Amino acid sequence: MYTKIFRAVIIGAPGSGKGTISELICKNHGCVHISTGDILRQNIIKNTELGKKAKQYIAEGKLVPDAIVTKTMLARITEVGNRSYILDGFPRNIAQAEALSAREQIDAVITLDVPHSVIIDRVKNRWIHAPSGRVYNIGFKNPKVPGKDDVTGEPLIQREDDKPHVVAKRLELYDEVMSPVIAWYEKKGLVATFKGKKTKEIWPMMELFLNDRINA
Ligand code: G5P
Ligand code: MG
Repeated sequence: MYTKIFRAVIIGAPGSGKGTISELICKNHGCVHISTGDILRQNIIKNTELGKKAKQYIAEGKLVPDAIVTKTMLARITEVGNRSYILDGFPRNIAQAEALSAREQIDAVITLDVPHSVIIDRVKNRWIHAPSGRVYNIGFKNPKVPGKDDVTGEPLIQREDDKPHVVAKRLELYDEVMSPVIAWYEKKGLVATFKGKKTKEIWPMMELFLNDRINA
């Protein structure tokens, strides 16, 4: 468990394992995993005003407009209150990074560097339980019963934006919009990069980093 509050951002290409690693960090160290994508997908299922606005952008692999996302994420951070958290999927451009830094002091920015070829193979096998955000992967993290969520027994689905042509678009957009964001955080001396093809290769390095830097 963390001895002090820490606030981290995790950045990586679509399918690089941000959600998987954030869950591991929060399970092992106690923090709140705040995933923009999960929040948006939950709003789409509930057909809220936010969900209605976000749906088409997500299906096409485009960014949802800043005004909507920033407002939603800052509100969620306020709800989390005085607890450690990991922001997964936010900020996604400089405008969002600036809006976040005006409000919050971020302690670390974790970036995941996973080859695109590995990602393309992975997302084909991804199945999710959209209401909770639980993620499975055939051959890596199988559900106990094929096609069903382990906790609720409800059906798993494939993400609309995991279709190959949308994944290609998301990967392209990632390189274009996130390189300046990483550079922006690098100037602040916050970035720690983890490279690997598998989560189990990255995880031990991540643990060393968390223990050394954040618990220090
Ligand atoms: P999201 O939801 O933020 P992405 O594209 O950033 O989506 P994604 O796809 O959720 O990221 P991830 O979280 O990095 O990927 O990866 P993951 O789900 O943990 O792992 C991928 C798969 O690989 C899983 O099935 C996992 O089980 C498996 N896996 C993990 N490790 C291994 C391994 O070692 N081996 C194997 N074989 N498998 C493994 O954003 C979605 C959309 O929402 C909008 C945008 O439209 C975006 O495209 N959006 C925003 N718009 C504007 N501003 C923002 N800030 C926005 N945030 C989201
Ligand atoms: Mg994710």
